[in-house]
Amino acid sequence: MMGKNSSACSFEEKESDKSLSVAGRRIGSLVRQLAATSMEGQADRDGDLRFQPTAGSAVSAFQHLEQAPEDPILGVTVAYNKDPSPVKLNLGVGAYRTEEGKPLVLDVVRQAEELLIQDRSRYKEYIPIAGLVEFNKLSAKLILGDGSPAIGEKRVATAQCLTGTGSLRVGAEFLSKHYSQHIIYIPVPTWGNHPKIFNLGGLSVKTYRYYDPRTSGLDYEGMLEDLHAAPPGAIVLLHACAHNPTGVDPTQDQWEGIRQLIRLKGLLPFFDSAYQGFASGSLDADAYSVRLFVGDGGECLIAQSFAKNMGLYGERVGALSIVCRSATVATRVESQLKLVIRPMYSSPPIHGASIVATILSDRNLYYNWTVELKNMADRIISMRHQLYDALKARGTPGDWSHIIKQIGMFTFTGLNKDQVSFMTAEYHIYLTSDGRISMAGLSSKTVPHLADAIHAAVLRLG
Ligand code: PLA
Repeated sequence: MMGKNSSACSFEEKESDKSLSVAGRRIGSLVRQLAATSMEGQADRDGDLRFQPTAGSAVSAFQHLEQAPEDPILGVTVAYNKDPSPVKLNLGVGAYRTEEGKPLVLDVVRQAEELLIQDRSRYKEYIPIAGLVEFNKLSAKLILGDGSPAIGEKRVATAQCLTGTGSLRVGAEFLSKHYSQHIIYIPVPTWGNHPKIFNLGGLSVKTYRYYDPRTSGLDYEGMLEDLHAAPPGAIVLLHACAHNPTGVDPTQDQWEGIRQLIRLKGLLPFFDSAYQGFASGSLDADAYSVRLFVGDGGECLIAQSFAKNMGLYGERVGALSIVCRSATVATRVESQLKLVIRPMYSSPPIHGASIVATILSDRNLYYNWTVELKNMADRIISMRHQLYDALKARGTPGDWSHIIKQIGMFTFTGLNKDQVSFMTAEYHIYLTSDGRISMAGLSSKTVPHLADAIHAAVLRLG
């Protein structure tokens, strides 16, 4: 049987070999023919022969790519890291540093991590598409306030996202799929990533006036005029507090005026809350604008970040909340958010959200967090005063009172591109080219060096 089979087999193999080689020859000639035709076509078009590079070719399929520029904010750190100077100072990215110039992990974060590690019942399973349920509830409560009617009425759909950036992006994609109006108005200036996030999220970006360089303050009238001229239903991006990069926030009265206009015109507010508690040191005071809008019963979106206020930068933890008219709508909104998230990154990471949920759900940890947060905010405010005093002491030309009037992580100094380049080249001080300084990166020891640099830059290039 074996022999018969094997001989039958070898006969079939020979037959199939033959047919394979016939097929192989046919394919070979077909490929040569196609190649010749496409090369002729190419030669006709371009006057010379060009092959499309493929994976097997010596030439890369990505040969045509140009070197992309560094990110305007994160690229400052790249340049800083390359500088060997011992006096170098990074005031580019908004990242909190201690008086010793070191990054800070909050004590409460360490404590929460200890608790998480000790709890052997915890796994590293996938979490739901919309994130940890407990984290979502607590995040919404943090921004909307204890006893918020919107939460009580179950009108808030929340999804844990990859921090502020991810929440904005998920929000943008959700709106571009499900909202009638695709135009979003952003302030001038704003965080440099905003227009990119919204464009790629499928929205069309327009701007409204915000900062007036003549007064170093809010261009309130310009803002209202531009929002008044916006098409009905347009989305409006609002910085909840500590506007980046200007450090200029509307007053409570101005917020009320903005709210009335937005509601009157039927515009849709989208809050970016990246600095709650970090601006004034009070979580409630920094949520004022959001709560004002939610208090009128209308709808809005909120992108929340725990990067700064819990120092969880690299853990990438934040949330998108959509406040809706009714519980029924909120349930549907959440179901649709999951459809946006699943093909993007499936579900969010577990660790950072577990830290936040642990802190927010424990009375003691929560209290200790508010104390640490206040210390960070106060240190930044004291840096403002020290820098202002140092410039006054040097008699640096100009009115520098905006340094102490502005709020949050940044001072929008008014220094121009050339002055910034000069400070980097001569003083090894790194900041974004728009003259924004991260006050959180300063310390009492480095203030004099920065003041010397600003003084020299203003005298030389003022
Ligand atoms: N929204 C605003 C207004 C921000 O300033 C930032 C961060 C974010 C959202 C996003 O931060 P997250 O994704 O880490 O939560 N802005 C920083 C960092 C601090 C950066 O550019 O990424 C800045 O230096 O402007």
